[in-house]
Amino acid sequence: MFIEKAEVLISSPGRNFVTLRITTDDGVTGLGDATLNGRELAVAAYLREHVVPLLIGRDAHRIEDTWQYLYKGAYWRRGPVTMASIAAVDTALWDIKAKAAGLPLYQLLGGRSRDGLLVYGHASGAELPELFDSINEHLEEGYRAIRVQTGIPGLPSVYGVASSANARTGSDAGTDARYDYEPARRNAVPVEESWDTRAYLRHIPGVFEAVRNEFGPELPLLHDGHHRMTPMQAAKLGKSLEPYDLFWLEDVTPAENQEALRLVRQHTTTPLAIGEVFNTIWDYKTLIEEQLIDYVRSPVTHAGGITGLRRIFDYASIYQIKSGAHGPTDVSPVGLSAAIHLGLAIPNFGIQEYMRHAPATHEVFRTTFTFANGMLDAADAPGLGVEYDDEAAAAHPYEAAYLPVNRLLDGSMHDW
Ligand code: KDG
Ligand code: MG
Repeated sequence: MFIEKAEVLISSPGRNFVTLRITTDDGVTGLGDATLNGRELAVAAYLREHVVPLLIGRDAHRIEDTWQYLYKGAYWRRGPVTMASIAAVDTALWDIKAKAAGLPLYQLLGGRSRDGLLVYGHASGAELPELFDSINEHLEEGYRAIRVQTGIPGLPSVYGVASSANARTGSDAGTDARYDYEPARRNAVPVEESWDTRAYLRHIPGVFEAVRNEFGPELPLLHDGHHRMTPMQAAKLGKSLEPYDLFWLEDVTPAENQEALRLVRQHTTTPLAIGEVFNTIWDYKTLIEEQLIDYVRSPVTHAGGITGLRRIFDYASIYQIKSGAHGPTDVSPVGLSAAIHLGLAIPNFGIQEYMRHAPATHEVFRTTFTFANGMLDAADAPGLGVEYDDEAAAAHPYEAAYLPVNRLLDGSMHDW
């Protein structure tokens, strides 16, 4: 089975996505997600200019060899653009192999280890009443674990909080203000937000106290710090949240300094999750070996595909660290389906983020996975179980969109 064609498909149904479709000489197609939020066209160019020409004529069954060829063969190591490109090729080849075998992908990864994947959804509100409404909506939809993000007094808009101010501009304006929080805004330049860590640290423990009082001790609660704290600030937040028994506290410090987590870890028993911006096992080496985290956050899309992420999960498993794959809207339904198949098979599954895509997204990406009783599950369709509708995609051309940037109140740039 040889690779005959590889197409880079760019569309914007609700938000921008980059998808790789590989076709073999006997007409089997496979899909891979190559979406890198706000830098989509860089990955598309890397694929078109430097990867697609190398794929034509290769044996589609040689997945590991192709992974090594693209990783070691580039000479230049790691990086989100390279690793998202490798991920797209790898995922598409796994899709093809599973279709050729007539099996859902998880069967090729070792078969089911569980009945489905427990997911968490994103509840948010500028104030407590809206937050409680949002948690209740999620519970009614069947979610059994909830991420909690709120507004901070004195800050006009805050990461993770859905509000009309966050509604998308452009063709989808006004359609999804409460649908879910979507950080990328369609605009030629990034929107600017402001940030005050001391105000945040004062406010958040009271929010979790109120949520526990309202919803009781059972409900798994998560929170995302989005890389905004120093190690000592993170330690303080982790300690102050201990009475509220979080499932995890995510991305407390900027991600590139693994050693910083030693300090945080010494001060708090709140479980820690990190890695949504990581792209290789090397980014986790110290974190995993020293058991500085409890959950690994990379998605298939940004960590070298099924092959790359499975290697990270396996390494984490020997240190009792579990998976908690990133699942925002910028991981396409192809990337999410890959995560579902991998999560069904691995021994150390923890939880899957499930932010849900906009209805327009599902018109382009025809999915077969199911969501019921707070669990995602793969269907028995061969491969990943996703088809790409070119006709529907043609109605949604790329529109520039960027994640916000963040400034402290004195105007200095801060981590977003
Ligand atoms: O592309 C960046 C977003 O996916 C990210 O900000 C979302 O932090 C995020 C999360 O935990 O889903
Ligand atoms: Mg996050």
